[in-house]
Amino acid sequence: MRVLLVSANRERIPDPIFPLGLAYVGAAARQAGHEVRVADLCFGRAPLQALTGQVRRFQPDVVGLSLRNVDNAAYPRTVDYLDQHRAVVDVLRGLTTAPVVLGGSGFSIIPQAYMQALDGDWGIAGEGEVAFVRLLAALQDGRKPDGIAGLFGRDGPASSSGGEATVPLHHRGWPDGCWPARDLLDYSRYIRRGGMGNVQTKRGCVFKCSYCTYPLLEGNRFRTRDAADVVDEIEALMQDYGPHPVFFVDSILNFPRNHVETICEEILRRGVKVRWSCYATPVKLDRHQARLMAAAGCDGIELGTDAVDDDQLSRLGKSFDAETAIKANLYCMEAGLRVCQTLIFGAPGETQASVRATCAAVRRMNPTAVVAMTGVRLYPGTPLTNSLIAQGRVAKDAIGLLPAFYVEPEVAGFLPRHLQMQAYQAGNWVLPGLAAPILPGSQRLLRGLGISGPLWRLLQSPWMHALNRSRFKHPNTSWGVPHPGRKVV
Ligand code: B12
Ligand code: SF4
Repeated sequence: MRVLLVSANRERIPDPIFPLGLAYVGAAARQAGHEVRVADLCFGRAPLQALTGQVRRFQPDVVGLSLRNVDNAAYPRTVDYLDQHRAVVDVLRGLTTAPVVLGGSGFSIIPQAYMQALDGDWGIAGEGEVAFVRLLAALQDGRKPDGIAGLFGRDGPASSSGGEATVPLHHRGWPDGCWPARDLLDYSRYIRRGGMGNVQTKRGCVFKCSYCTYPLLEGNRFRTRDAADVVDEIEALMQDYGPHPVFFVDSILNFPRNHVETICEEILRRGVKVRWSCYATPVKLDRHQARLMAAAGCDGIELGTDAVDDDQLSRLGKSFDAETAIKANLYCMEAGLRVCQTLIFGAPGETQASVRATCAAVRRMNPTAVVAMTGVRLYPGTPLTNSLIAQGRVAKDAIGLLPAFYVEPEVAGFLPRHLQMQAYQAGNWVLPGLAAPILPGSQRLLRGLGISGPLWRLLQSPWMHALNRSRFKHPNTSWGVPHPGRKVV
């Protein structure tokens, strides 16, 4: 069959991101014998016009629409992508009667609501490699698709699991023998414009952080890839596209310990030269691990610390205490890694004292950069959302298509001013909900100058501090005017 995969993501902040998930699905469909093309809407002035041309020329039998983001997850400067996604479906409907199959992480978070909002023919929540290929086979044979994990039809969940499935089903292991089909897209353009490529070494997360969707999206156990296979892919990437930095897109790279350490040892054993960055947890991050990662090419680590206050860490369901967070930061800095601390303020139970404790500790830890979110995004099915609904503090129907955030009332008035003051004083803080992380023009300029890797790394230099802090000189103390694209609950 002729299969057109459409990458709907047009977000370029903090960077344009290569659609790795779509490339995996494209590889699987191609391996199954289908003719696959991709319409990538990320670049260009008139992407919908380009899409029109591609649909007319290719005349697809099936269209797979990859929806990565629902919104930018930032409050109060929330950007909701639903209208953008609707416009893509409208164009497709005007041009072809081919069934439209929705998929991707954004879709998987709220599949039922997205099916209705976008009027999809089919939808696949969770991983697409196996399910999409099975759906294609059924459509090709004119059969009713049956027993496909995570499948949604117009009437709701179509898999035999049935029920009110917001949680996608996951494969038992890694989809072996399938590398992402990067050749279907212009990967080099993402390296140039986004400053890095991307690689996945495992799926899933065993931790139970209260607000987090990753265990829902990828499953709550780790499914690791063979280290040799990961390094083969990295070597092939460096050969095919020239040296470039990569981001490991795993929920957290450094756990389980032996997995990341085997990958680092394999990189070192083969002498592969690659700069990379990743998300990491402070859990079990010691001196040995930090040094090994640095030796293997890691030059930026995003630590999902969230808070440096024991009570708040425990309320967020984190599996470490403040002392562990402080030590992990120290070991990474000692090893020469650049560290970005990511924080969440305003989750249930937050007090002015816990906000102050976290801010003071992070200032002392002196990481390269800090990204602090104001308010916590409530996603369906997470432990936090479920408990707020059970306590009657949030209505079940408030959690749906529109982005919903929780800001603890006790700190709601205090947070914007306090965080902006921290950002002004420290110079290396980014507050995505309160000020744009970077202006598109500056981003293009920096990438045009050949600056690669995550841009937060630039915040290590004093002149960048000066530029960055000027944005918080006159703090905006209001939460902004609420608009229909987001909810505070
Ligand atoms: C790594 C990551 C990042 C990195 C990316 C670095 C890089 N160079 O790749 C960084 C830090 C830059 C980043 C930024 C952002 N991210 Co992010 N990110 C992730 C993360 C952890 C992994 C994404 C990934 O690559 N997965 C690996 C691929 C293989 O999986 P996949 O894309 O899900 O694809 C599979 C399925 O979805 C499915 N599938 C995909 N397409 C299709 C199509 C069809 C037809 C079918 C059937 C199936 C299918 O099959 C694929 C293979 O199994 C996810 C969370 C997660 N665990 O998924 C968040 C996530 C995607 N990010 C999210 C967000 C919000 C953002 C930002 C907007 C945050 C911000 N304000 O800056 C930006 C947007 C950037 C952009 N330009 O789009 C949200 C999106 C949900 C939402 N609220 O909208 C997620 C889900 C996290 C969350 N909060 O739950 N992100
Ligand atoms: S926040 Fe990180 S460690 Fe916690 S569940 Fe999510 S991915 Fe896992």
